[in-house]
Amino acid sequence: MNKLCVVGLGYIGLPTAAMFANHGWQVLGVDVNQKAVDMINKGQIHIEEVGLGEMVAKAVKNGSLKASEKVEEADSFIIAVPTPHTDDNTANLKYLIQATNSVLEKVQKGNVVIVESTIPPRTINDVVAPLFEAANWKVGEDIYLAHCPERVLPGRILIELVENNRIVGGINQASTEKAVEVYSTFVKGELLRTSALSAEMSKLMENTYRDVNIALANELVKISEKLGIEALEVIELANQHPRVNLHLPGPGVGGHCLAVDPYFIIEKAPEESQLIANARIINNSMPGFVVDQVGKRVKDRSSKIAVLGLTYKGNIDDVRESPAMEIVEKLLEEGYTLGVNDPHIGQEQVGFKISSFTDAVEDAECILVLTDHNEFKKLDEEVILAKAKRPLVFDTRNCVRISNEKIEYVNFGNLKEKAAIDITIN
Ligand code: SAJ
Repeated sequence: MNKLCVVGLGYIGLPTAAMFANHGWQVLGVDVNQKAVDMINKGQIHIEEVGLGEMVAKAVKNGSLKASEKVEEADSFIIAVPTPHTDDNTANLKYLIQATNSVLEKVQKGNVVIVESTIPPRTINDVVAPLFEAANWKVGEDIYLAHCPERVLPGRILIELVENNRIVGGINQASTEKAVEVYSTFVKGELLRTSALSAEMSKLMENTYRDVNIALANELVKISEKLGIEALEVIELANQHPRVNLHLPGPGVGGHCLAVDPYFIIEKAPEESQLIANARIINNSMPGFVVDQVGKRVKDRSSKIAVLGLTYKGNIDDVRESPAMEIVEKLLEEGYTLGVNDPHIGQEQVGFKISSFTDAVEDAECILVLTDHNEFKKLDEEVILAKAKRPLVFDTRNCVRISNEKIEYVNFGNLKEKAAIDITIN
């Protein structure tokens, strides 16, 4: 039976380890988090993912999956540790280097080492390979090295691991073929053979493409606000063109991928990454823009604002890099009182009070929707009319459908027109 060692048992590493264990491999999962290791060895999981609990429990029970704090000898190694970005927006490769060094202690001739972590371009060639070469391994001959970035969507990880096409980029052709052999055990999508360099850059460009495209939509909103144009209608019309796909504007771009990956490119070629860097600036400016728009409508800074949604996108429980969190901070700085409601978030996650919808809306001068959770698509309009001081809904996600005419509704499509009306009301 083939032995696999997966270093890093997070959102990607654990599902990957469990998937291999259920497809004929003897898998050792390694993590520095002792609590996670203990839980996994009891057949339990420390993260949330649909179907993962059952899969891990099954593999642990039949002995194909074990967890440990120490790397052991294996045929193949997968590194899936975090590569967080630092305060100066460069990639922190500390965990990747630690993981590589731990693999280095156990690697044997003929083994394949695969890095799944998202990394800046040239990291495999300039950082990972030299660590092995310094230990006298001929990389690509004695041992094989590849980068195979993941592209799975939380909530669908176990499906997408199998179904998605997957980029497999070796440091040389022999390495690519070795890594293809590994993934072909369960991947039904196409295995796209390429170099490590192209694999690194294509992963980053997928998310950068979305970030730049969203920045374009956000810039359109700002232009439209100035010129009195219906930005959302413009996007709908432009997207009728068979080769145009403008993304949607919003309160900013969050999450650990789109809001982070472009910096990995900028870091390596800052002079050349003008468009990518500007897209980051535009998307980072959106929380401030939202707060300015609130300020135009709610002039008395001692008023209460009801904030609906904290997560970085709808129907998830993740606030990493969430623009909503920044907007909450900025509103508080302005002096507003807040009532915050998010059915997917508990107080312990964010460190401040999460209210019920009714309590959040009570006495509010503006109901500010920041996340497109399903729960917000149809708001309780009776509660708004009965409890809010002013029935104004400002929907930065264009997700709420209002039926009662007494409720004022503003979204990114009609900012100018509504601001003008509101000035006369005030
Ligand atoms: N957003 C907009 N407008 C849009 C689309 C998204 O403002 O038109 C915002 C979202 O609200 C959110 C942010 O962008 O704040 C990122 O959302 P996302 O759904 O594009 O991306 P992530 O970070 O949740 O996950 C992405 C996934 N990519 C796609 O959905 C195309 C996932 O497949 C990748 O595996 C993941 O990045 C990753 O690991 O790179």
